[in-house]
Amino acid sequence: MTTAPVSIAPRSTTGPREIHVDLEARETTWEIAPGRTVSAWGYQGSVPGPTIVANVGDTIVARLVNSLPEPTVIHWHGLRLPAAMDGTQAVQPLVQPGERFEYRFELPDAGTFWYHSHANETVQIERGLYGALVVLGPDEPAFDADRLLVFDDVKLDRHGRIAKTALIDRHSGREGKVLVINGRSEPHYDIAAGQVERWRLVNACSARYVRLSLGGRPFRIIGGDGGLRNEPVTVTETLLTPGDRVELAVGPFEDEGAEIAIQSLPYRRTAMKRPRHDTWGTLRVGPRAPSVASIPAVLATIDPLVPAGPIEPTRIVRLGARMTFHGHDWLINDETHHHDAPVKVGELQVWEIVNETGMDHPFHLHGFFFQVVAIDGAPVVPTSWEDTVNIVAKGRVTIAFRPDDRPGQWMYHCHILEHHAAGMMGHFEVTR
Ligand SMILES: [Cu+2]
Repeated sequence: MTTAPVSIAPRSTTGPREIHVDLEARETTWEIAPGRTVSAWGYQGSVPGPTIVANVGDTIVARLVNSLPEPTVIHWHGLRLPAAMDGTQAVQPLVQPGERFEYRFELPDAGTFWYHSHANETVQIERGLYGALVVLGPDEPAFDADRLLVFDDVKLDRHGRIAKTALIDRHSGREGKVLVINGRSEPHYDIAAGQVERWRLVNACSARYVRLSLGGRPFRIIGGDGGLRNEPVTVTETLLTPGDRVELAVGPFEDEGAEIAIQSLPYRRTAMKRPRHDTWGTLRVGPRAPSVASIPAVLATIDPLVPAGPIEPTRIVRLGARMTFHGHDWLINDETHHHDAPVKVGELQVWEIVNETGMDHPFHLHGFFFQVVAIDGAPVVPTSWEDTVNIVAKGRVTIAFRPDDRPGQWMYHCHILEHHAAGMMGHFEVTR
C-alpha cells in the first residue's frame, strides 16, 4: 500500500494555542496488512494513535478515557513537562476502567516525541497503545515533504492473534515477525527525484533494535531524541533502539524508477538472538520535481554541559541481572525497581551508566534531556540532546544533564519493555 506524506505544517502564527486531543484507549481491530486484521488496543481505535502536531509554546490538553478492561496511564516520552504530568504510577494513580484523566502541559522544545501506555506495558504497548507527537520550532529547515515513520513489530500466535507474553521474553525481550511502519506492513512511499524529505523516525518496538538502512544509500541525520543536532551528518545507516527517535534528510535521488528498500541490517544486541536482515518497506523514486529544500550547515547550538578534560561521574548506575526461580531479574545497582538518591534542581548530573550484562540495554531517562559526554570512559563531544541511549553489552556511557526547576518523582529504565517490567528501572526525586 502507498502512503502519502503526513501534514506537519505549522498550524498558526498567531501565538500559543491550546491543542485538545481525545485519547480513548479501547479495543479495536488493527489492519496490519490489507485484509489481515488482529484484535488490538488503540487510542481512538487506531494504531498508532492520532499524530499530534503542535508548535513550541502550545499547551496540550489530552483527555484519556479508559475503555480497556484494565487500568492504564499515558507517558509522554521525551517531553520536559511537570512531574505530575509524566504519566507513571510514581506520579498518579492508574486510570481505572471507565475512568478518565486530563493531561495538560506546555511544549518547551521542538522535536519528535511519542506517547504510550506506561502500565502493563509489555501487553499494552504491544497491543498498540502508542502514538507520535511532533513539535515544530519557529525556524525549521525547509523540506519538500515531511514523513513520520513509527516502527513496530508484532508477535502473533499460530492463530494469528497477538501472542501472550512468553517466559523467554522476560530474558531476551519480545520480538515479533510482523514488521510494521505506522501500523501497516510493507508500506510503499514515493519520493520525487531531486527532492529532499524530512523523515522523523520512532522505534515503538518492545525490544527490537532497528539498524536502519535505505538500500545502502547515504542519508543525513539532522536530529535525535531532543530535536535538531548541531549539524547534519551523512551516514549509510543509523541504529534506533526501542524508544529512540531520529530525524533524517532523505534524498535527493537522481535515478527515477529506482526502488529502495527500507531495511534493518543485522545487529547483535544479545547472543540469544540471531542477527537478521529485514525489509520493512519500499521507497520508490518517481518523476523529477523541483526542490525547495534548504538544510543549513549549522542546525543547532549544543553547548557542552561538561567542560573539556577528565570527567568525574557524580553517580554510577549499574545495569545488572540475576537468575531467580522465575527466570531473570533485571537490576539497577543490584536491586529491582531501584530507589536512587535524589538530585537537586540546577546541580549538574554526570552519570556513568555501566552495563554489567552480556546484552545491550537502551537506557531511557524520563523528563530531562541529556548529552552523551563519554563512551567507555573516553570523552566525546556532544552533538545532540537525547533521552534514550544504547549501552552495549559490557560497555559504559557517561551522560550529563542539569535538572531544571521541575521537582518531583522521576525515573529511568531500560526501554526493552520486558526488562523494565522485570526490574531494570530506578526512581529518583528532583528536589529544590
Ligand atoms: Cu534491557
